[in-house]
Amino acid sequence: MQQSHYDARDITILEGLEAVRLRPGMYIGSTGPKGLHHILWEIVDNAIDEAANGFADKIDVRLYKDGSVSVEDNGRGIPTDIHPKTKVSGVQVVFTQLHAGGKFDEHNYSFSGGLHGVGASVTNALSKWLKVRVYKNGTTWEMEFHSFYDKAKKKWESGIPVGPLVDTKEKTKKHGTFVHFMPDSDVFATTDFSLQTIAHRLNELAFLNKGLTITLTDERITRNEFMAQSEGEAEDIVQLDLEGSAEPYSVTYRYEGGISDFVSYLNDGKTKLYPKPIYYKAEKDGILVEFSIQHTSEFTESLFSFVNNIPTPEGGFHEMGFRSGVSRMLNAYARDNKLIKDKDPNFLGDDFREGITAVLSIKMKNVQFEGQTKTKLGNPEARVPVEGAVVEGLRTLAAMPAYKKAFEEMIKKAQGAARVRIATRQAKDTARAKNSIDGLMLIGKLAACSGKKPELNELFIVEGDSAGGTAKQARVRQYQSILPLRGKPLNVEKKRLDQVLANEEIRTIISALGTGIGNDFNLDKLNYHKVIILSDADQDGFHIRCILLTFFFRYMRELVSAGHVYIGMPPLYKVYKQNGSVEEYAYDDNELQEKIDKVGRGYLIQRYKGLGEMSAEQLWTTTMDPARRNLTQVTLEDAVAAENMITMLMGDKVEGRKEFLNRNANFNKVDGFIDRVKLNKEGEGNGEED
Ligand code: TSJ
Repeated sequence: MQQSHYDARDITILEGLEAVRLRPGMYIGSTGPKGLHHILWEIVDNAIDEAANGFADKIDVRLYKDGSVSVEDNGRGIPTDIHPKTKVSGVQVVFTQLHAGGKFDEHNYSFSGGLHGVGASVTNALSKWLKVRVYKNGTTWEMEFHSFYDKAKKKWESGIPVGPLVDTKEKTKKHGTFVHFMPDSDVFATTDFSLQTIAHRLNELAFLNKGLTITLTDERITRNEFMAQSEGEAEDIVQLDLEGSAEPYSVTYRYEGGISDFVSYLNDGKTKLYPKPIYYKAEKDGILVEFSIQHTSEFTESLFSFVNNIPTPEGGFHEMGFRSGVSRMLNAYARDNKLIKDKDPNFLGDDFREGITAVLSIKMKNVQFEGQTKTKLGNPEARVPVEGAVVEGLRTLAAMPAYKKAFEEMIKKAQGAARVRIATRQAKDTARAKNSIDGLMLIGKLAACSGKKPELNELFIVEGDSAGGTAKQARVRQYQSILPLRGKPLNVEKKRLDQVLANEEIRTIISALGTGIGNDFNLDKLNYHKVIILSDADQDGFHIRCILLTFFFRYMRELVSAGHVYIGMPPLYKVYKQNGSVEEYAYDDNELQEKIDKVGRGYLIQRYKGLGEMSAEQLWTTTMDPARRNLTQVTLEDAVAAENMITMLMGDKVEGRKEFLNRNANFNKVDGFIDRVKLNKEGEGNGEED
């Protein structure tokens, strides 16, 4: 059925596509899900190029029930005229010539290529069929290709034209290109396109191409089914249930703000240090550089970089240029504005990275991808132009009054980071002095255990010298270590966390644990597999616990996530009889009621206000004895909550602080309850020893 009338040149072309069929991995990486999506990206990339060159502003991607997929743009339409040299139409060249990829004119396509860029012919070669429709000059052109196994020749025929490019004479006002294809199930391990993967990438492409409208329609799934699947994710969609429920799922991406909108999206739900992301675009030495930045109250860096619209999660020279540009310009800015004292050193690059969310997108020729996953930019010539564009951009923006606050906040954030860094350094120096188990005896006030097996050892961090002393008497020396924290309460509201860090006790903790902190943290070196915080159930105890958790969260996160941190729970009450015949401990108010009921008439209640008033015997029985104690394992969420609290307590919103303490510090509740017990039980011979 195919009217083959090829000359010699065509035959070599066909051999090209045959090679693709023979070794698909060479062209698309694999025949797994990644390869499958790759042949779609080849087509999408062509449409994106047309848009990037200013000829299209809309791209539609559609997934069909039969497993096929189509891409349409509203660009100029692939050239349909017969090329005088090759004697075939532009359309045929695009779909049958390897590496052609629609690159008729290098000048038009100066920035295309890269990771994809093997061309639409590869998609054709690996499809069961491919149909193309070109809307151009008021008419509609069509051409179809197919692949099949030729039994006589005992080989695959791939991407063969079913017929020539024909003008259907179907009148249209449209202009653009529509490509519809069916991935060949004889090639791919799976032909199941992932809505999620495609949606994610198209959304990303919409961010990277400001103003471009991309719609994605999945005819395989109705809106209703989609909603049922993503239940709980987006509440606002639920009400659509009744109307349009049987319609295919469809989503439109369009961002007027481009990568600035990308940054806003990444920072959604976070505390921003200034309201709008900053944005700059420049061309330097033939490299197009675009970036957007916004800082948040977080502490990590999230830099998303792209080269020719392709993500580069492994980084490379463009990221290097970006980072050095940011730190060079912000240091200069801080000096010019006397935000660094003349005698003080510059901020480090890391100081400017805390809490930064940034998108960097560059376009350049002859990209070289390297690294484990070929997603690292290997072109050294990209570094200097990117750095130059970043310095120029930040300088330009900093000079504009509208951005004054943003730059002040960036410097403030760096100052905080630098302070923590310096405090951390000091802490590390102390820690470095002695951090083996053998050396622990020498550290500060730590009463170290004699056993040398970290998995059996426990470190009790105890609030107050007096309680610390009791705990030392109570402990089993073999595996329990005691580190008393000074009784003097830490005034968190006035002190910044970094100052708290410089505190002697915290440094002793670091030293005792043996793991190091921050980037140097090494869980394998942990001296105690249980780190137990023992603090009083009052306001000071609450603060100390929060500070310790915040410290662990920020500098020893893995200690928490690996489940090594616990809160020791001393009882709040003892319920007993005068003659000593009964002794029951209660750890909360409900339990107190239970114990009162259990002991019956003639009970007495002792309320423990602090660890310090317990005897060694009592502390052992209730809080330290593994067989009887009540430990709560700290989760990462607990630590996050503590961190948020500390951030709030140290902040300047007094209102929130008061309300928070009232809600959370349970000593208030305890007092209230005791009053009630007194009132209710009076006359029954109970009393409170205090
Ligand atoms: F991948 C593909 F080739 F199949 C494909 C190409 C798929 C889709 C959906 C769109 C396209 C495509 C190609 N959109 N727009 C273009 N443009 C051209 O090929 C084109 C048009 C006009 C001229 C010109 O110089 O007049 C040059 C080119 C490269």
